[in-house]
Amino acid sequence: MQIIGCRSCGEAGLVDILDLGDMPLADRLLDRTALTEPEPRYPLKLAFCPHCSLVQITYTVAPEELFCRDYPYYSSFSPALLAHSRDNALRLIANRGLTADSFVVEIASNDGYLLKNFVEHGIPVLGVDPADGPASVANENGVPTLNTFFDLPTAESIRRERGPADVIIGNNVLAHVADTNGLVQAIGHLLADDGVASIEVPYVRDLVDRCEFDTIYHEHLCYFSLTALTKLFGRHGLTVNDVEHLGIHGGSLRIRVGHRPTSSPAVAALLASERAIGLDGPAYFTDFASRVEALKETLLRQLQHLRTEGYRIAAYGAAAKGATMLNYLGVGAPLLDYVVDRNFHKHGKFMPGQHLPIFPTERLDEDRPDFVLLLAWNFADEILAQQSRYRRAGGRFIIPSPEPRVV
Ligand code: DWN
Repeated sequence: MQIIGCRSCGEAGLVDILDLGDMPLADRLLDRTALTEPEPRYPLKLAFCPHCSLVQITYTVAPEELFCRDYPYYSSFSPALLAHSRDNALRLIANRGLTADSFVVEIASNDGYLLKNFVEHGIPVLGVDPADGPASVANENGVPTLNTFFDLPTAESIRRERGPADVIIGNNVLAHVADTNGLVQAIGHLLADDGVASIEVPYVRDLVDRCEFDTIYHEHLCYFSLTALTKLFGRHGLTVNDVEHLGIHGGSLRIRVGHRPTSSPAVAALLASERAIGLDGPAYFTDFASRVEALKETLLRQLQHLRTEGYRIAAYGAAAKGATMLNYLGVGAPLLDYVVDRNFHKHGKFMPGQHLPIFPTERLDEDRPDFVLLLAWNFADEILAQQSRYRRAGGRFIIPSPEPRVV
């Protein structure tokens, strides 16, 4: 449903930034039988809160519709993400001196991709994830996981049964939860007094500076600056103790949050930098919509030109961002032939909206399309290396943003 006020501070007066129109659910891949059925579409509009600086979408799709049945996203299909997650886990184990007497909880723990690193070190863990498939994979792989949403009642129940958590990890979940304040309150309730919560979120500065409009979809309710994060956590007695700007997923912030009211120089520096560039005001976002429109026109023209020249074009990455890209550009068949992806849960299904079929990545070597539009551009290095044989045979990738380029 349409929100009335800001998801963080509740104030009215949100300033519209970008309207992507009515879009299908980005992760709701279709079975062949569903292709002839009506596909729900919902408004996808980005707005800025002038009171607390939070960037957010203005329509909320029910979480049960987004994350439970057939949710196709499994974190373990990206070696780069696995390496990134392992590094984070090992740093937390070392820095926090975690032992068999510690307790680590991950919110949106998916298929156990990250918690497994703590399990390997004999550290007690508990995952919490509402998506049936990934949660069952985690439990099968020895990562104890509650198949439910993380909210205050769940946090109270975990604390009653297991005690407070020394570490809470929440990567790419804070942006996904409709009750933003309830989630932060739940984190604060479960976190030990001397504990740390390690939270990764998409960084709104990278979204705007690099024109990453395809990372906007209904799962991503919020797009954070450190300014907005400090206000959100401060409202619940939590302090951003440290911050890192990471490259993962097109640009993210990793914050370490706790009950201790101390912050590193990195926090003060990034807050000052955001003030200096005006990320805490609506003016920063004024030209974003026109830049997105320009990118769309440039990319569309390039794809249409290649097709007119007789080239065959496929796409790589049945990603949620890929659905936004294809549906905002309005490109499917006959401009593009199909999408390939390593995640076998997606094979045999069809992309939302444009209904392009999804095949295993081996299809590129078998079929040899002339060009491949890289929808999972956030893993470009890994995917280009993996597709060296296709490229050696003359295949070329089109990387869509920040400026479309052929490699
Ligand atoms: O917040 C979210 C972000 C972090 O991840 C989730 N809501 C959903 C998901 O968004 P996404 O689907 O856009 O994420 P990815 O991880 O960028 O999608 C990559 C896609 O590409 C996946 O379907 C896996 C696939 N892939 C592949 O086929 N070969 C990925 C790699 C690295 C590969 O080598």
